[in-house]
Amino acid sequence: EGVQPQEYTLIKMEVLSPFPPKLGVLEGRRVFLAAATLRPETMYGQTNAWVLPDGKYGAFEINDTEVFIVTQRAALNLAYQNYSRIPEKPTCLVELTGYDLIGLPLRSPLSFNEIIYALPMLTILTDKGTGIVTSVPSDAPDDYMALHDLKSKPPLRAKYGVKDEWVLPFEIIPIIDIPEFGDRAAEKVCKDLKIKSQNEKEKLAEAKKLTYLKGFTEGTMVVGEFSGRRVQEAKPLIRSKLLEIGLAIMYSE
Ligand code: A2H
Repeated sequence: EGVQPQEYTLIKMEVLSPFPPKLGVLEGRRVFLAAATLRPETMYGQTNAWVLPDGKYGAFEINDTEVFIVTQRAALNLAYQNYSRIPEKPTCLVELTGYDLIGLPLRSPLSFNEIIYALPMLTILTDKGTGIVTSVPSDAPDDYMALHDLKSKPPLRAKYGVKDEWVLPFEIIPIIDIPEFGDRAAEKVCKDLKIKSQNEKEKLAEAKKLTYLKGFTEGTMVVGEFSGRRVQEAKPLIRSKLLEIGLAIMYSE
């Protein structure tokens, strides 16, 4: 962990009912996968959520009606940040692994795709954010490569029980234009750097550096309420909007 606290926006991705048997005890409540992002302005382009198959998660009671699925560590941090009914003590309603979450249908704020699915990503860190990541393959190299892996490798889908219809219909959605990189920056940079899979960590770190700074400083929104505005301007406006409508909360660690 860095010296500076990192400020994330937690995006509330609602699990659509009916719930599978493993989540049966949660029926009747509003259940969310809570994804930590630094890029709330990219939420238009979501194609799926990411979970770590072997990761340990829990369904934690946040208030009378809402439940967040996150790592135990994130639940504790949230409790200390006063997002649990009993401050400093998150209540776990059911323990889960990433395998239990794969295939859950979700409704996520701002997403042009009305329903997206939770899918496996093998490089998720459990000591960062919530262990849940929202996937925007137009602008995040990690997301682009992980989705590319699932789309291009049927045995990988089979290994994790991923159905074709959770992956194949979902195309990259252009949301931000960056001079030099165009409106599918992650794809362009991954191709330029000849990245072959989600496991090429060093190359992906390079790809992230290239797209992240440029996207923020020179990117322009090409969709949504702030289409035509700079990413720098749109980001705080979109974040405020999500917080206001109750579909995101701030989270720091
Ligand atoms: B970002 P930092 Cl469009 N493990 O959100 C791995 N990655 C994680 C994570 C975890 N436990 N928790 C969050 N992340 C991802 C959007 C996005 C992100 C875009 C472009 C770049 C980008 C959509 N995915 O991040 O290490 C989340 O992905 C580039 C760094 O705290 C989160 O923001 O700096 C970002 O990494 C946080 O990474």
